[in-house]
Amino acid sequence: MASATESDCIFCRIASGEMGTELIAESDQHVAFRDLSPQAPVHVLIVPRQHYASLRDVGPDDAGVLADALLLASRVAGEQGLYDGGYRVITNDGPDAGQTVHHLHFHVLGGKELRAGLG
Ligand code: DGP
Repeated sequence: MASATESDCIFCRIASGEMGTELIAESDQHVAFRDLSPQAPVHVLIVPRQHYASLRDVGPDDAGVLADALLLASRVAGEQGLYDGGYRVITNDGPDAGQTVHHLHFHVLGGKELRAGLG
């Protein structure tokens, strides 16, 4: 479900500035901040200001939010010096994917050779 914010959602609270988390980049629709448990030397989360539980909740009317997310992911990757070595952008949707925070987010990973493969 899409909604403006949810008071018990940690990423809504970070996006609103309530948690004091350092933002490393912003766009109209997203904030970017470092993952608490980094899986790579650079591990940044791209998080929409609006609450969507996961990718499946973004409908055609909101497709622009996905373009904005990927554009910010690319900008952050460049600003973090990842263009030479490359980087990965992923989102986890649902339990089999290992989603733990139920607010849509994209991981930007890089700074080392990432494991090959997708599963
Ligand atoms: P996922 O498995 O795709 O739902 O990843 C959620 C990520 O969010 C996980 O890598 C850890 C990160 N995370 C969870 N809570 C916080 C937090 O309060 N602050 C930050 N910076 N990252 C968090």
